[in-house]
Order: sequence, then structure tokens, then C-alpha cells
Amino acid sequence: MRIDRIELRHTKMELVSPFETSLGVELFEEHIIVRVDGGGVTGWGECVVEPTPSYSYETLETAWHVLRDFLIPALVGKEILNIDDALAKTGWVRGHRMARAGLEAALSDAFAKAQGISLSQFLGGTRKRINVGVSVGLQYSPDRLVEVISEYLQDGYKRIKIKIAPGRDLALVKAVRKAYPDIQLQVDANSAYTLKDIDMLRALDEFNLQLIEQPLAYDDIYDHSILARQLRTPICLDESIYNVSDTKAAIELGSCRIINIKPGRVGGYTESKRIHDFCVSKNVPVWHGGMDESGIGRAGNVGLASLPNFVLPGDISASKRYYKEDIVDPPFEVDADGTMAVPTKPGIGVDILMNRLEHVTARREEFKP
Ligand code: OSB
Ligand code: MG
Repeated sequence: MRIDRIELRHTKMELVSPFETSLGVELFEEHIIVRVDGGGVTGWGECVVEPTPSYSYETLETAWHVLRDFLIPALVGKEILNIDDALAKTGWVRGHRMARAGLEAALSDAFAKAQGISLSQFLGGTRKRINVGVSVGLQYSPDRLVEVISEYLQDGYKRIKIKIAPGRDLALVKAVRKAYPDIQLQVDANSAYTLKDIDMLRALDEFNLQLIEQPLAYDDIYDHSILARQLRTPICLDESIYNVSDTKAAIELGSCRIINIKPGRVGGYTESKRIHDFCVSKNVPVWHGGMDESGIGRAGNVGLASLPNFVLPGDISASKRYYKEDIVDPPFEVDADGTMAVPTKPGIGVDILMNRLEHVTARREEFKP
């Protein structure tokens, strides 16, 4: 496929409600939408980078820079045989995984469309529907949290993840467990604790949590192995896992028993599949995380989460949980049984609402040979 044109758009979309985590509060999501035209098709991808280097060291500006000055020039105007060829042409760029993943996503959509198959088929997916959960931000009180969760349970979500932060942890978990003794419940600390917090972390063992996500530092693997030995609840790593090599280290050291895969964090679908396949070989379950994507990124996530070892429900919720109006048609919906349909049309399987996309675009740049 000859790559005729690549376009970047900085998008800004207002969330339906503020999303608070131990990293701060978000009112808007700003990402980069990548469009690739070539071979008579158009591919779309979402670079899930944020304006500030908090969840990840990458920022909107670093991703734009790396895409514009290094990744895009390596591909635009070139004949690309397949995804591996594109990765070979850009593989000299170290790190900057979100930038890379946005581009690989758009190229994967284009190649799948050119072959007339869905992204799920293109990636080796096997599920027609995926199990989904919802990630619930910090709320101003335990009562309010229980109220918010009750609405999500009514929507069909079968797994609830709550964010925790120092001083806003045990009381929240206690309140939720009291109201809902049997739901699949997990917590996500986004690296807010250290081994000094061992007493609080051990206290979580009482609440029959499915997992504790990323309790310790974002770049730590070793301390998590120390912590894991003192907990019954499985640890799941998110921020600490950038690639299959980290995955091997974490599993062999006993730092975690579950892996959260986000294609943006690990550099794209190809690395995500490597992690997925390694985890299969070790009997380690994985689940698909989320970055509050628009429908474009969400469509890609749903395709990837249709692979067989994504056995736990993902942070892949309905469009309306994030945005009043999504930029794709149809918007993503969750059924009463807590599942979401995997699109079957070619590529990401949803249409882009160009007027909506235009409306949320803050900056646009196009690249031609
Ligand atoms: O830690 O999983 C996280 C959103 C942005 C950045 C990091 C995280 C999250 C979420 C929301 O938890 C997941 C989603 O519903 O997309
Ligand atoms: Mg997380």
C-alpha cells in the first residue's frame, strides 16, 4: 500500500462528568486522531496521549513532534507492505509508544479495510462480543460513589473498578462492598502508594477484590514483587508494563498475576499481541484497559479485546459513559448482560462523523510526500 497522505488532529472533547483519579481531575479529553490515506482506503487511529506528562511521560506536544518529524516522514509517500514493514521503517525511534501506537492503529485500520476484513479478524480476534466493565473516578463521598455505581450496574456493567488514593481508599471500598457484597470489584491506585502503606494495602484483602491495579510506583517492578508476597489479592500492573520484556520480568518475579493491556501504553497492537501471547503461555489472564478514548480509539480497543486471552472484563465502556456525543456512528453501547458487540464491518467497523470530528478539532496538520 502506498501511503498518500497522513493527517493529525488535536481533538478536545468534554467528558459527561469530571474524572478524578490519584493523578488529578479531568474535565476534557485531548488526544490526537491519526488519519492515513493510501491504497484507496482511509484508516483511523487514536493516539491516547494527554496534554500533561502525568499518567505517561509523553505529552500531546511530544507525540505531535515525534509523529511529525520522525514517524510520518518514514512512511508518507512510501510503499508499505504490511504492519511489520511499517514497524521496521519506524523501529529506530525509541520509546514514544503512544505516538507510535496511534500510527499503528491507523495503519492497521487501513490494511484491514484494504483486505475487506474487520480489525478483530485482522488482529486474530475470536470473540463476537466482549465482556466490559466501567472505571469509576473518585467521588466526593462514599455515599455518592455507591450512587454512581448503582447507575452503572443498572446500565449492565458486570465489573466495577474504583479509583483509590491515599486517605480515600478503605472507606470507599467498605461502602461499596456493604452496598454490593457480590459484584466483581477492583481498585486502581495509579501508583499512589509505597511499601510504607503496607497496612492499608493488606487491609484491602478483606474485601474480596478481583485485583489491585498499580498500587506502587509507575516505573517499579521489584517493590511490587515484595508487596505481592504479603497480599492475597492479586496485583495487576498497568503503568509499569511498557512491553513484553517488562511483562516477563513482572511475571517471573511474582510482581503481578494479571496484566492490564493498553495498546497506547505499550506501543501498539503488535506489542499488545506479544504480551497477550506471552501471558497465554504463562496462564496469566489479561484485560483491556482504557484511556477514555473517543469512538475511534474505542473501536480499536474492542477489536483487540476480542482476542482469546482477554478473559477479564475491560475498561471499555459505552460511548455515553464518557461523551454526550461520540465522533463515530454507531456509538458504542453495552447490553444488559454486560457485553459489547465487536464490530464486523471492515476495519474499525464504525463510520467517522466528520462534522462532529471537525467540531472537536483544535489543530490539524496534513503531511504529503
Ligand atoms: O489507570 O486505567 C487507568 C483513564 C486514563 C488514564 C489511566 C486510566 C484511566 C481509566 C479509565 O481508568 C479507563 C476507561 O474507561 O477508558
Ligand atoms: Mg490503571
